[in-house]
Amino acid sequence: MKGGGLGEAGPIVREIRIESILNVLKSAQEKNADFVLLCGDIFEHNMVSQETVKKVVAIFNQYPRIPIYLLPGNHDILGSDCVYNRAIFQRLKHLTIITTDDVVEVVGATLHPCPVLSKVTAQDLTARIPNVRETDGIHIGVAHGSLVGKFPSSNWEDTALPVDPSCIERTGIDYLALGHWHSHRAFDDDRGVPRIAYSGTHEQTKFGEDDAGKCLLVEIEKKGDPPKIDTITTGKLTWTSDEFEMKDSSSLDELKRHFEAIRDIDMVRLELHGELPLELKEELENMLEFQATIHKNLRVKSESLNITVPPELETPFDFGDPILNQTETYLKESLSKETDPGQRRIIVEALAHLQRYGREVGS
Ligand SMILES: [Mn+2]
Repeated sequence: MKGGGLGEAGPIVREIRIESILNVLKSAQEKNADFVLLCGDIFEHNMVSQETVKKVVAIFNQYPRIPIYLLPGNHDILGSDCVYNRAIFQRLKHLTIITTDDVVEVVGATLHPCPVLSKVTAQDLTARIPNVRETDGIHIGVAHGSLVGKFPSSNWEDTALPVDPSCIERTGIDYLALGHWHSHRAFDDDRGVPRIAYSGTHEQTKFGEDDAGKCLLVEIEKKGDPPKIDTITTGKLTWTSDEFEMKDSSSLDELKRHFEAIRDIDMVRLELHGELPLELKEELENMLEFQATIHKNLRVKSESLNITVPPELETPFDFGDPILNQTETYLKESLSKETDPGQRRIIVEALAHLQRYGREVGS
């Protein structure tokens, strides 16, 4: 994973995301799964380093008795530079990279793969799955794309890789395993039987994702039976993303209580709003500095937090040094004229430093 946008958390998530693959295979072994199905975007891009590839292969190698079937997605897309073309993958006896829509016979079932061959396919990816109603055995569709009309949020539409949910009714397959969405989602067929599911990512990849960090244990007794879908937690990292409104000095106590409540969360994003008097800014910063040592990652957005200069600070303070006194007067004058919030923050910052260190010089 590139982890773009994660900032300092990038390396943490990258490493743990590889480690937790182990949890998927471990669960498969514990639950006696016949095989493991990976539905694409196992790597975020095809140019991943060989070091990363070796780490993943090393994990696959820890469970050599579990057959793994891997359908590449739109990030690790099939083609001449596909990561799975590398020799190391060809040597993994228990790994099958699915490159065509030819059926794959697995223990107890037949797979109908729907490979992604273009990142902008407008045609239903499952279109080539045949009608299997009269064909014996359990049939499983494997695809990577967006289930049309079932988008996780109304303002998000990804029609680049459409998957038609009616493919269950059209083909009579028992189950359609999907990749692409990061959250776990399951969908019913026309008769209210859950036959389509996204496992979601095995490890959450960014702030704000819901129901991620899972794999699915899917059990199908025999053709036509309703699949039993159990979610298994495989992700190691816990995440929270919160907004916090600052009002006055009591807000700092509230914030402290908030931090106590989320003490065990690894990845914390906090957006600060409202107003905070200048004289409490240092206390806030100390609190945040300390909290950063508790969590694996603490990301604070404070662009919307307005630091106010209370009246008692408007009166000139005698630092016992004419240059410091002049600097303070100059900064306060600048602040009274400045309207740009970004510039105001810089001046307030300078004032805070001056008050803090200037007093130390004077005393
Ligand atoms: Mn994808």
